Amino acid sequence: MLFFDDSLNSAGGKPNLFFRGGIGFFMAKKLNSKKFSFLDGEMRFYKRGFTVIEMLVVISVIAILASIILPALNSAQKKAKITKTQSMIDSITTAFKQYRTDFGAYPLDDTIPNVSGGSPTSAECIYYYSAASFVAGENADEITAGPYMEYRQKDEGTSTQSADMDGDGASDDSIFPVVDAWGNSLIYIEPGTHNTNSFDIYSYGPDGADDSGGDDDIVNW
Ligand SMILES: [Ca+2]
Ligand SMILES: [Ca+2]
Repeated sequence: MLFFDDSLNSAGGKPNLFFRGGIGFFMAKKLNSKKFSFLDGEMRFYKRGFTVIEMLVVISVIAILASIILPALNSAQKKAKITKTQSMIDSITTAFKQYRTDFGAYPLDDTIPNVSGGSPTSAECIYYYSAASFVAGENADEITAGPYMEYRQKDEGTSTQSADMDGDGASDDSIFPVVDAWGNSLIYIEPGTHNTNSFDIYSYGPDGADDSGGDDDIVNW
């Protein structure tokens, strides 16, 4: 850039830095003199990529951002799981109230008709009484009722027993324990110790530990 004066520039007498810099660099390459080796070296420096310092700065910035975002993300996921589980408990509560309207009593918490595989858990009773089809009454008074709920696969634990879920008279359908958003079985107690006129349903909550409905447990009372 030292080789040209402002008369080369067409923009109102002000130095055209791009033009002057480009020519300067070209001349520096051409002459390869000590005077321009700095400019030459600087251009190669940019071609080479990032320095260690620059990489460290970028990594530090990413680490700081991650330390801010990740806990917020975990907290949001936890809240979403709590909301999902609370919503499921509310839906089951509504379903069981409908069941009572149809059958005059709330579902049992430890008994399923013609179950095979062992004693049903309360989580399996939730599944059976909310997701099965029922036939009640006889002849002209016969009604079919249910299912009151539909479950997605991730709302179901591992099946170990079977009973008649589809109402075809054959005890050949899988019963699943209903699980919360963390994969733990819900607890159903009928009659409830909190809702003494109906039933209690609760989830172990985020800590996965049974706090009998206290601490972080998610409940219907
Ligand atoms: Ca069946
Ligand atoms: Ca808990």
